[in-house]
Amino acid sequence: MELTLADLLLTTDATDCRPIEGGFLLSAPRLTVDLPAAPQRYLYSGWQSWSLTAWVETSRPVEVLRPRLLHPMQTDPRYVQDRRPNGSWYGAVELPQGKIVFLGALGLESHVCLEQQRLHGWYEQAPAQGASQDWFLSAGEEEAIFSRYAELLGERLGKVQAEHAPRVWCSWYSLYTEISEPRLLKILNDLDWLPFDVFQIDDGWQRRIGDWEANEKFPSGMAWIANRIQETGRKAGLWLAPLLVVPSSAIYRDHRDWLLHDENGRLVSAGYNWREPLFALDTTHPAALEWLAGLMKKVRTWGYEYVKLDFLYAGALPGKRHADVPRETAYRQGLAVIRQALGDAYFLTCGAPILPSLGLCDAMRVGPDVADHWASPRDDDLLRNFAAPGIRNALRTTLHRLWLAPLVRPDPDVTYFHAWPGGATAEQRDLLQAMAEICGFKATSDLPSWLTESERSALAAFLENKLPARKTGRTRYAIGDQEVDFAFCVALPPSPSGWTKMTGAVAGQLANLPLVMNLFDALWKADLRKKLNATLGV
Ligand code: 9PG
Repeated sequence: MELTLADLLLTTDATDCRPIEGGFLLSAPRLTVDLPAAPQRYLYSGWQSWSLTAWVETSRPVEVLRPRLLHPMQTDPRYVQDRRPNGSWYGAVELPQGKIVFLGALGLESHVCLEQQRLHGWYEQAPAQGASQDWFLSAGEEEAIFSRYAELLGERLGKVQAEHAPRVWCSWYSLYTEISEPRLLKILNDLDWLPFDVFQIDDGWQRRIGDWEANEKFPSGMAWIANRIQETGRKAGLWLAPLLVVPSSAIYRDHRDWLLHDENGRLVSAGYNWREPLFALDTTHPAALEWLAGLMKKVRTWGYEYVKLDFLYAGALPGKRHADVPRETAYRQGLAVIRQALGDAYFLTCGAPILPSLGLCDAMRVGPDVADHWASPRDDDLLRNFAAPGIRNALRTTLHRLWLAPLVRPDPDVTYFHAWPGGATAEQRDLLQAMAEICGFKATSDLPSWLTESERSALAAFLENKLPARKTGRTRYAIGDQEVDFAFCVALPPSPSGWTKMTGAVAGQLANLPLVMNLFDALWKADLRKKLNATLGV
C-alpha cells in the first residue's frame, strides 16, 4: 500500500492502515515501510535508562558494546548481536533533505530496524486474543512527530506528571557504597541551610542485593535514620534494586524458583556487579510478587517517601517465566504491584525499560550515570561502551529522550558543583545544570563541606531558581536568558583503527573475566576510601 506523508511517498506491506492526526495508524504483528531515499541517519532507541539513544550516521558500522559480561545490564540482550541499525519500540530515519520518517509501536515487546531503504517493525509475540498490535507511522519534523507519539503512548500506557519534582541530595556520586550512619548524619547536618526536599540514601545500606535490611554500617536501622531525616523537614529517600538477586543472598539460597530461568532451566544472567553475578526475580511468580509488595510496604513503614528503584531491566529480560506472559508485560505487571504497594511515595525508576515503565512511575532516569569526567578513553575507544558513566554519554542519551516529558519526569542524573582537580570543567558542569533545568529534576551528591564559597552559592541558586526552558532547535534550548546547544554531545567518537582497535579487542575480552572486574572495583574503591578519609573526618 502506498501512503503519502509530508510529501514523501512511503510503501508499506501492512494492510490495516488508517489516517490519524499526524500520520497513520497501522495494525500488524510485523510490517515493512519502504523509504523514498537512502537515509543518512538512524535514531537508535535504547531499551532501558542507560542504553544508548541517539541519532547515528547510517554509514557507521554497528558495533557490539563491550564487555559481553555487562550486556544484560546495558542493552537489550536479545538484539545485542544485530548489526543493523535498530532499537526498542521505535525507530526513525533522516532522509537527505532533512525530513524524518518515524515508525513507533504503541505496544510492548516491539522492535524496529533499518535494512538499506526499508524499515522493519515487529512484535516479539503473537497478539493476545482480541488485542491489536499497533504502530504509528509519521513523517516530517522531529518535534511534532514525537509530541504526537507521546500523546498516543499516554492514551495506552498512561502518564504521570507531578507538578514539581523534588530537589534531591543523593548519596551515590560522592560516597558511592562508602555510606554509613555517622557519615550521612554529618552531611544531613552540613546541608541544613540548603533547600533540598529529599535526602536520598543510595546503594550501600543493604546487607546484600536481595536482603533488604540495614547492614552493620547502619546500626540504628533504616527507620531510625529516616526519622532523623524527617526531623530536618525533608523527605527520606531510599535506593533499592528489588528485581535483582545475587548468589550470596538469602533469596537465592531459599527461593531459587522465584528467579528467572531460560528454556533449559538455567538461571538467566542479569549482568555482573558488586563482585557477584546478577540474577533476576520472576515477576510472574505469585510468591515473588508477594515478597516484592511486602518489601515496598516495609520501606514505606520505615518512613521513606521517595523511592529510587534501580536495575529494573532485570524484570523484563528474555526467559521462561512461571506464567506464560511476554517479558515486558511481565515486568509491567510487577511494576504495577510495586506502584500500588508504594502508595503515594514519589517513585523514581532507574535502569528501567522505557515504554513498559510509563504511567507507573513519577520520574525515570533517561540516560546512563554521570561521573566527574566528560568521557573516558577506555569506554569510548576500547570498550565502545556509550552506556558507561560520564557526562557526555549521559547528556547524549538524555537529550534524545526529552520527548518523554509529557509522560514522566525525566531524570538526567545529578549535577556536580565542586571542581576537583582533573574532574569535569566548569563548562561541562554548566551543561549538566542546563539539562537539569530543562528536565525540571534537580539533584546533586556533592558534600557541602567540599564546596568553596562560590560553589555553595552556585548550588543554592541552582536549587532556588526555576528558569523557563524552551526548545529552540533540534539540539538547542533557551534556558532563562541563556542559549545552550547540545549538538556536540551527540556524535559518537570515531571508530578506532590499528593499535587502538587491537587493544580494544583485548580489553573487551579481559573485562569479561569477573576476576578482572573485581580487581578494577577493588582499586577504584581503595582510591575512593583514601579521598573520603582525607576529606570527611568521619
Ligand atoms: C548504585 C548505582 C546508582 C546509580 C544507578 C546505578 O552498567 N553498569 O555496570 C552500571 C552499574 C551501576 C549503575 C549503572 C550502570 O548505576 O544508575 O545512580 O544508584 O546504580 O549501585
